[in-house]
Amino acid sequence: MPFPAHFHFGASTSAYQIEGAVNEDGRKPSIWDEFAHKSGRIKDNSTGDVACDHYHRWREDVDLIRSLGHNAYRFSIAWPRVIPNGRGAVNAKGLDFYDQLVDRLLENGIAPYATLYHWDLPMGLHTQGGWLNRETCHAFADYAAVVAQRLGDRVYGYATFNEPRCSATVGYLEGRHAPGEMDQAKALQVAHHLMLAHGLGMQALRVNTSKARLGVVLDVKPYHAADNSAASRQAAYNAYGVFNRWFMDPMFLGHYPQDIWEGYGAAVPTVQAGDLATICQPIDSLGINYYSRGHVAHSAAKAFPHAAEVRCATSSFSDMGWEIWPDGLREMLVRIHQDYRVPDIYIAENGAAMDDVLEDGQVHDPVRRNYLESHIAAVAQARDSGVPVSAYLAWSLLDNYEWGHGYTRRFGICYVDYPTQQRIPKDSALWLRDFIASQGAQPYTR
Ligand code: GBH
Repeated sequence: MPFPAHFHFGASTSAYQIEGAVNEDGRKPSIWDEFAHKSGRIKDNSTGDVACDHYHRWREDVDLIRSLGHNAYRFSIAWPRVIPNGRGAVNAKGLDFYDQLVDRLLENGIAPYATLYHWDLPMGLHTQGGWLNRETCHAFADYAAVVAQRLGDRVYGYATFNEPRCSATVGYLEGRHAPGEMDQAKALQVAHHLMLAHGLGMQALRVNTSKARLGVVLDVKPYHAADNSAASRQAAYNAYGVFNRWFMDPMFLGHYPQDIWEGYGAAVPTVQAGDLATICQPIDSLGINYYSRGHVAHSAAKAFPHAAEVRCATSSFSDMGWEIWPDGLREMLVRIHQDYRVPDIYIAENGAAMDDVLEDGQVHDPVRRNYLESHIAAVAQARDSGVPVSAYLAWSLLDNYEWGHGYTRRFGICYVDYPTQQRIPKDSALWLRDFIASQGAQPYTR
């Protein structure tokens, strides 16, 4: 058995993707409510207004988690529920929701992993410049303190941000996520502010907790050259730097990667004295989200890092078109451990979207089952080579609102029949349940 009994197995979700109830109990809009309703850029023109109705069904959802044998669950806290305008008045009902959720998880032997920001910036802050405005970093730290004062050490692990890279790059460069801008310089300034907010948030969490494990969740990706030319190898190296080192070097080494900084030319962010020291706070645990690898060739037509994706003919792909490449998870775990020596790493998200169909009350999803099995095996290999990995959390517990893809992509290990809101564990969830049991996993106790 490659995993010890205290290893955490479970699944992840995020607030806007599952909660619904967007106008209830004092919640105000976030940039995602605005984007989903007004941008015209969501595939099925859907919104998170109802999503999985988790805000009303959370008790049943905790029962579901328990029934699957999980001893951990990662969710995110909606800033627009807790501090509806982003700063100022705290909404007691917003805090109550997460307070009750955390208690019920603990009663059921499930370790709560809470992410403070999974892309839902309150509109009240966005209208004042949002992540382009440095003041937002301080508002985030105040929000982090409010949450930690209420939930404290009942939360097993706090993460400040989910994937700051995605918020900056997909939201401000590619324009596919809220707020839908397309500007490299803005994207890099936003990335800097997200990292600064992470540092300030870490300080706020540190003074308001004592046992909880603090950190951040980053999306990570290895890059391989699609051909052996020097130009393509250089493009893969730079693409790795843009995706991974741009965030991990400041956070864990205290400086931006100089080579990538030069590559960006005039688009680099304004950095004030002391920012990097603030960004580089000691963390207890790093969450990584792993889905795929990059397989790229040099392309002069593309902006820095001059890398164009090349589809590998012999590989298989999920419904998102993402290459299934389990060894990249082992590779990233080993490399992060070597490069940064963070004390602990956990898999905060890993999974695949598939074209699932409900047949006679069952969902047969062999590709997802194999995906989970092969990636868990990659985690076991990394542990064998000495990487301290403490948890594996699949994305996602439920089919849910897949951002720009709306409800057209299903990532859940449990199928959601949206008209009835019924949850049906897919074959992959049942396989994971049996695998967890086979490892002798123990319920979480504080
Ligand atoms: C996560 O983002 C989010 O945290 C979560 O909310 C979301 O639902 C989930 O993923 C599924 O999308 O170019 O083929 O190598 C993941 C963002 C996904 C960005 C993988 C990079 C690389 C795909 N990452 N993607 S590929």
